[in-house]
Amino acid sequence: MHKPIYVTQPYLPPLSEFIPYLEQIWDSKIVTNGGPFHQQLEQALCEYLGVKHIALFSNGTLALITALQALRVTGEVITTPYSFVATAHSLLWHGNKPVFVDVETDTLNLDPDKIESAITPQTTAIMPVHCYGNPCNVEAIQKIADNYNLRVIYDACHAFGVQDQGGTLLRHGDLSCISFHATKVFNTFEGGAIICPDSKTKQRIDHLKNFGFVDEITVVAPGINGKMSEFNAAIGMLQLQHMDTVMQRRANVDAIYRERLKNIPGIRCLPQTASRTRNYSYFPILVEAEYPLTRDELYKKLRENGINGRRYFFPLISEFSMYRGLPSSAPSNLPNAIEASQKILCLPIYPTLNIEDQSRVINIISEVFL
Ligand code: T4K
Repeated sequence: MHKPIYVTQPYLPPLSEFIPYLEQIWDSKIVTNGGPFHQQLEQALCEYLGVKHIALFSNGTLALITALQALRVTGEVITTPYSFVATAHSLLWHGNKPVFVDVETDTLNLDPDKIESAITPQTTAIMPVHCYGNPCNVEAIQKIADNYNLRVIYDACHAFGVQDQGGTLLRHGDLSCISFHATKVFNTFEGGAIICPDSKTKQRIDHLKNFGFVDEITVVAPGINGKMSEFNAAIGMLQLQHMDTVMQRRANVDAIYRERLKNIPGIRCLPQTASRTRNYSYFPILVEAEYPLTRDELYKKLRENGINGRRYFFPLISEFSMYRGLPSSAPSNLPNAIEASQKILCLPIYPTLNIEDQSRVINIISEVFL
């Protein structure tokens, strides 16, 4: 009997390497509220990612909600239905109305050509997602935002380490939010961050993630507790030392899938993007009509063999009960997103996935033709 294979597994450095970090925390007794590891990780991430200012958070969802608060976003926000539910949930938590716009068929990201017709006098912002770490059409989105005076907050939760021709993908928009959850390329178990364009914005965000406190007796806004603990920041510092290995191993897994799946009729890999650096965070395939099984039949067959692929993102966010009634959730508005959500299957990809296990996944997909 084989061990189950999951869609992902967090990368964990050797435990012995983490002990000295824990000893430091035990010695200082500073376990949270912007302690030494928190400060070190902010600085180290600025260097690693090539950004000027970053504010750490306890998770990506609180980063998204706080980004909306920091920019005082009101009314309607244009976003994609093809994402993890936290994208739209952050809008509801902040009192905004999500307006869903369809995605492009090649990237499965928000289609800029369809944004303009969704803008109303109540629209104040756009929240696109760099889905699977594949860059959105950032230039086209910014042009629309500039024309209509809209804010852009990127849900960049999948986009750690991705670079386009001009540098980090995280520099685009007014703010970018990222997740360091266990399932992400760079993980601090739970964690997230907002990439800020200047020190003033970072300062405001730092206040907002600490209940709005500016000093011991001054509270400037109804902020939340979004702080990252020292434990999470310390594991982040250690993880950074391993990122080259993590990215290299992910790249190898991605290359093997692309090579060995390319001639299987009805299995389509999402095209590789023109990014200068990719992060190989997910390996989505689309199960087309030529394939002998439906997506769900293949999903089930893999599961029966202990392989737990995931249908990221099915159902669409617009299909959940709290969003279904919105006019923009009408299926006629979202044909590309609906088609993708019915065909998508994310295959296991993580740094420690060995070639034997990966071959099992590929063989199960290909053996239907034998
Ligand atoms: N925006 C986008 C676009 C996002 O994708 C996400 C999160 C967010 C915003 C919000 O960021 P955070 O607030 O989460 O920082 C997972 C993650 O929980 C979620 O972070 C992620 N997106 C989403 C795409 O995937 P589930 O419900 O699929 O996770 P789960 O627990 O089923 O984990 C998947 C597999 O990973 C498991 O089958 C086994 C493996 N696993 C998981 C965990 C948690 C482990 O091996 N160890 C672990 O500790 O949502």
